[in-house]
Amino acid sequence: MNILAGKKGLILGVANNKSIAWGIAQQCHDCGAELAFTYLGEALEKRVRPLAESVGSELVIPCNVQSDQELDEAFLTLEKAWGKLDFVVHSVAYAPGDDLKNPIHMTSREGFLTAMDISAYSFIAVAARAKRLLNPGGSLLTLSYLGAVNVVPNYRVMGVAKAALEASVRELAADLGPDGIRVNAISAGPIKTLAASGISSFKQLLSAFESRAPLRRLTTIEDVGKSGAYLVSPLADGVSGEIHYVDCGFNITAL
Ligand code: NAD
Ligand code: 0WE
Repeated sequence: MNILAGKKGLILGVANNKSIAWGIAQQCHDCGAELAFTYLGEALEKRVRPLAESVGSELVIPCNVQSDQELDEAFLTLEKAWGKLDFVVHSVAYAPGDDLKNPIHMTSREGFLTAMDISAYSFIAVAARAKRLLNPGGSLLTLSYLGAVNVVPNYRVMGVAKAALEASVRELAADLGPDGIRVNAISAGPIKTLAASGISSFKQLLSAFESRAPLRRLTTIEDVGKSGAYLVSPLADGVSGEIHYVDCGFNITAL
């Protein structure tokens, strides 16, 4: 399937080979896309560069999404190398540990702002810089979670940030649609990645998920990758502003 042949895409949010961003990158590569990657901090460069090279990519750029300057520089580097691009995958989220541990009414102002900055505002900041470089028919994709719309135990301030992210998808879709740019999100089922490690209740969440999901299995980064490749491809030319669940059907269930 060469649905992304000749397309160029930027992937933000690979930390290691378990990352959802890596699942999407692999499927996009298999569909013929040429890719560039950003990473957070030197420690992660060591992990991201070999992964990038394994899919034939030498464009590996540092980018902390909390910095306007680093965002500007990353897109400038990309413009110099490629000129135009066809899609951007935003797979970035963070809330300070303490604010995830505390009940939501104890969330600090700083923790709230950090969660919102990295997990929601950064998608808008990326869109602002990508707009100029995206070819007509280009698209943006971000990653959300069911905690945006339902209360998931312990998801807390991240639920608030994901709600803002999903609203941002709709606002950006309406805003950029007239320029021929599509904006979508995948709401993925729980997956054991770096961002999920250290969450005490995660094992229980996974086993509850597995027994209740209509497909009776966990979601994989391959599942998310395949749907991601479709959403950034011309097969989804008429799809924008969508929150697409890739969760083995979990979100349709109730007790
Ligand atoms: P991950 O840890 O592999 O990826 C998170 C990425 O965010 C990392 O690469 C990290 O470097 C990056 N990041 C954090 N702060 C950053 C900053 N300031 N600047 C730049 N990058 C920064 O974990 P993941 O599970 O693959 O998470 C990717 C996305 O998927 C997140 O948006 C997450 O909310 C979402 N998601 C995850 C799950 C899950 O269960 N794992 C489910 C649904 C949605
Ligand atoms: O979006 C996420 C995880 C986001 C995340 C995770 C951490 C852990 C370490 C953001 N910030 C931090 N900060 C840290 O210090 N997911 C969708 C995965 C996830 O996280 C949960 C989940 C699920 C699912 C937390 C509680 C309950 C369920």
